[in-house]
Amino acid sequence: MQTYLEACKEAVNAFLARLFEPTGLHARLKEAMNYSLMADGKRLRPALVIATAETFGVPRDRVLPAAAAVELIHCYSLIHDDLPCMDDDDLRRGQPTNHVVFGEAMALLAGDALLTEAFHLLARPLEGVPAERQLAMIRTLASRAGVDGMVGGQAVDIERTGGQGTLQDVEFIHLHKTARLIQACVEIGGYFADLDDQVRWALSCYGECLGLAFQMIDDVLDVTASTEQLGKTAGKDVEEGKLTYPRFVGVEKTRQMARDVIRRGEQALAEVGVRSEPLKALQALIVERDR
Ligand code: GRG
Repeated sequence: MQTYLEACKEAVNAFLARLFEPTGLHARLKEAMNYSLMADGKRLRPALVIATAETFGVPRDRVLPAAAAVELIHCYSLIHDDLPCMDDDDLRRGQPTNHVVFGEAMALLAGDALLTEAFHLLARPLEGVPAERQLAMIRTLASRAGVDGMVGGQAVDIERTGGQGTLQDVEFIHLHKTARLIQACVEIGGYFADLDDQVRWALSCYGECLGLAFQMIDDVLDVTASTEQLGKTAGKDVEEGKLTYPRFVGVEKTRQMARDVIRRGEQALAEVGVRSEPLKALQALIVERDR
């Protein structure tokens, strides 16, 4: 099970390592970008893009630019999320955060550059993908990462942190801050293939369910795992009064909810006859992960 993710991770890491050669007057900026990008991330998002495309017979090497683009967006969000004006974290991916090493201004720019370069990368010609489907990938990434997706979720998270909030707020935050980008991975992977609307809808629904389950398990790990295990400060969400599922329903119920939502996603795929061993392998890792 682990081997599929490991194989994707190796291919993605090799691709990412070639993207930003730290030369020229802006070598320090590229160093800051590479520092976070090449740190030990799980690479679950790019693996999901690859797994979805491979489900429909698309070879991995053709998918790598799109898979890497999503990882660039994810990495920018982590750098910005750790800044003193946001979560003010000093540990990420098992190492000091970007602003601790490069200073706040450079960390902000490294995030900005990763965000911009993600779209630069996704707009390059993609072998075997007609322009219309490539445009759909770009639109999907923009909307899932933007105001109506990840950034919008982060804004509500910040507004509600430390306050009362409701279970409805938790659902909104999780769906937007985390699930939308994971949903985009499955949707983008699907755009590598010529699929009908029903299959696209099922993929989208499956991706959303995976994303929700991912954040539910993240909430659980914040309570149950150690800082060493996570490579980031454990218990911080609770300490800061973040709105999380365990705060409202407890750890066990949150785990159960994650399993239920995954089952809902599986059902959506089954209804349109999509069976995928790679997606099944990644989905199991999302629910069973310990970091
Ligand atoms: C636009 C100013 C600005 C900031 C964006 C949206 C955002 C800030 C931050 C959201 C980042 C965040 C912490 C989302 C929660 C999702 C999550 C659990 C991220 C960690 O993902 P993993 O566990 O990390 O996949 P690795 O390091 O393994 O890639």
